[in-house]
Amino acid sequence: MPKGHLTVLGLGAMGSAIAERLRGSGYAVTVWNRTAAKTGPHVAAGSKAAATVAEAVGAGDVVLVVLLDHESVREHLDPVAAELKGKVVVNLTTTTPNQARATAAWAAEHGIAYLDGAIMAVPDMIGSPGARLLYSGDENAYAIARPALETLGAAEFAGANAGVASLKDMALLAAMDLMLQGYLQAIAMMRTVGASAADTAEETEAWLAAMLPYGKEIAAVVDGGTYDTGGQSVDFDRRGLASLITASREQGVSARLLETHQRLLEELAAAGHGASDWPRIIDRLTIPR
Ligand code: FVH
Repeated sequence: MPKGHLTVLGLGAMGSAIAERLRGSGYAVTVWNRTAAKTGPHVAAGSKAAATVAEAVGAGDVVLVVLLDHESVREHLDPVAAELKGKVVVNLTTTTPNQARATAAWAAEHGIAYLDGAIMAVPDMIGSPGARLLYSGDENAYAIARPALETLGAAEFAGANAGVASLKDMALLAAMDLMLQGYLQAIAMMRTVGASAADTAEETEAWLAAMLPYGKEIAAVVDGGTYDTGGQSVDFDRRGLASLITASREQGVSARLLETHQRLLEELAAAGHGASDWPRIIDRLTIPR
C-alpha cells in the first residue's frame, strides 16, 4: 500500500529529484512534464505519467509544483482550478513574495489549500539532512503534506503569510550573493600580483569564516536601534573603505562593488550620523512606502 497519492508537475533537475525521493519514500507518484519524454525514467521506476495537467492533478491528493517560474506555474494551474478544489497544492517553484501571495489569493478564491515553498538546496541534496525547505501559507495544508515534505529535507513552517518562505529564501540568497561578490573583488585584486584565484579563494574563505560571528554583533546593534554602542562608526568605516577603493584602483581593479557601500556611508555622514555605529546603514536600505 502506498503511503499516499502525490502529483509532481515539472520534471526539471529539481522536480525529478523530488519525484524520485517521494517515490523512494513509499508514495504513489504521478508525474507530468511539458516535454513528455522526461517522464520516461520515472515511469520505468514505478511512477505514472499523466498526459495532461488536469489528469495529473486528478491523481494526487497533494500536488507539488516544481516549474520554472511564476508565469509557468500560473499558465498551468489556472486552467485546472476546478480540478484542484479541495486539494493541497505545494508550490516549490522559486517566486517572489508578492507572486507567492498572489497565487495564495487565487488558490483561496478557488477553495484550494495552498502552501508556498522555498528550497534551500540543490537537486543532489534532496532527501539528505543538509536540504532545508521553507513553507508558508495554509497551516492545514502544511499539516497534511508534512509527512511527504519531511522526506525531502528539513521542513520548516514559516507562518500563514504565503510570501514569507520566499522572502526568507530571497534574503538568504541576497546575503550569499553579496558575500560571493567579495570573493571576486579579492581575486581581482590579488591576481594583479600573480596570485591564483584558488589561493586567494582559500585565504578569503578562512578570513570570512573568522568574521562570520560578527554578523550577530551587527544584528544586536540593529535590534538595539540606538546606533551609539561605541563600535565601529560610520566615519571609521568610511576611512577603511576609502583605502580599499584606493588600493583597488591603484592595482587597476574597478572598485564599483565597493563604491555602493561607500555611497551609503557618505549619505549617512552627510545626514550627521558620522559618529553612529556603521550598521545604521540599514536605514538607507529601507525604502519608505
Ligand atoms: N536546481 C536548483 O539547484 C534550484 C535550487 C533552488 C530552487 N530552484 C527552483 O526550482 C524550480 C525548478 O528548478 P529546476 O532546477 O528543476 O529547473 P529546470 O531543470 O530548468 O526545469 C524547469 C522545469 O520547468 C518546466 N517549464 C519551464 N517553462 C515551462 C512552461 N512555460 N510550461 C511548462 N513547463 C515549463 C520545464 O519543462 P521542460 O522544459 O522539461 O518541458 C522543466 O520541467 C525553479 O523555480 C528553480 O528556481 C532549483
